[in-house]
Amino acid sequence: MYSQEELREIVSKFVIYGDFLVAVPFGSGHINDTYQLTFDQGGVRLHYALQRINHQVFAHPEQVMENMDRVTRHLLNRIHASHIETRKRTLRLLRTYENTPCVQDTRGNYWRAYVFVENARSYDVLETPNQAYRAAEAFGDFQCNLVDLPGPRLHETIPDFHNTPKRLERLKQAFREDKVGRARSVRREFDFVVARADDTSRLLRLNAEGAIPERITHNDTKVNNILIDDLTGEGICVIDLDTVMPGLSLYDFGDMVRAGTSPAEEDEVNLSKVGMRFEMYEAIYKGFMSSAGAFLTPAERENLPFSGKLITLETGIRFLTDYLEGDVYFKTRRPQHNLERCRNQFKLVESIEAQMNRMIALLRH
Ligand code: ADP
Ligand code: GN1
Ligand code: MG
Repeated sequence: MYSQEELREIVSKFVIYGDFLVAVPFGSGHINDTYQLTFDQGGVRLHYALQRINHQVFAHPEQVMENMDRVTRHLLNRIHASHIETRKRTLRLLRTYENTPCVQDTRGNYWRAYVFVENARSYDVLETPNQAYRAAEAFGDFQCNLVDLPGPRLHETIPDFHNTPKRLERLKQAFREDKVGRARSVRREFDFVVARADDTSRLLRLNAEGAIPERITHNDTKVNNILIDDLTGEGICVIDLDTVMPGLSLYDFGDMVRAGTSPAEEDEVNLSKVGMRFEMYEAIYKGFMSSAGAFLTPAERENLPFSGKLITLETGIRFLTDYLEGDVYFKTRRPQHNLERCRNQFKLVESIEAQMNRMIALLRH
């Protein structure tokens, strides 16, 4: 935990005019620590977002920031070029007095700050198909806007992030090693994954065969990584850009299906509440097609339904692995938290499987 005095010291490194008033913890992300800052600028209160980058997860924060700087500048240029007003439509990084996009504190942690996007919010659970449509449309736009990002390939901020076969191998290793003595209690979940092992390599195989291209993707399109405008309902600003890097378009679609179709939170323990709502899937599909449909290859389109199942399975695998490794990656609030999340995700996988024919049929409309 950081005291207000420590936070004030960190904040003072960024070029922000006015008087710092307070920093309040904000959001429900699993990785970084986010604060909402309040400043007084000449009698007006203004907010900024301050974030500690989790450098256990992101081993090279400077590479994360280099990617983020390039991506946000490019998005801003694209928005300017399309003559829509730029307000709120992309994250804007603040710079430090040293003209860097982040700063290291005396404890060795890295910090960055953004303009705070007002009158918009992120949702952990989507409430209406319209929200789902708008969120998916915005993530599709995001990919579309990055198609012509100039310069070298972006850094892979977490190598093999969506390499599901490798995720499976790591799970098997964690199960074998059983470092914290939990393997016996997760036999059923482990068998659930093993029964689906063949699915894990499908997209990478299609990529190797050239049917599915590498693109610049967000890679963490859960619904609380988009801000929805309070007034217009538009998916106004894509956030959480740490994992923007080379990837497959289907990873982004799949993660939207995972995070945006269930009426329950990701850690809901009453599994009867968990499942894919078809109308939400349909809205995500239509929203994504409205902005990304023009550039998707036939193989990408055909695999949209499958990607929802794959990324949900993969995320369940990741929660289970973290449970077996002793809760070292995702933030947890109780001892069984990762296992509860895993069971939740696997229930959702079953629900997606049960509706797969309907999802495939929608491709033909
Ligand atoms: P994490 O990696 O921990 O998920 P995020 O970058 O997603 O971190 O930020 C956590 C939360 O903080 C978001 O869900 C969002 O509600 C809020 N947030 C982040 N950046 C901004 C911003 N610029 N304006 C408004 N809210 C923000
Ligand atoms: C993490 O950072 P956050 O909370 O948006 C994770 C995602 C998972 C998600 C599951 C860098 O996302 O990959 O899908 O939790 N991010 C990272 O909720 O691992
Ligand atoms: Mg987030």
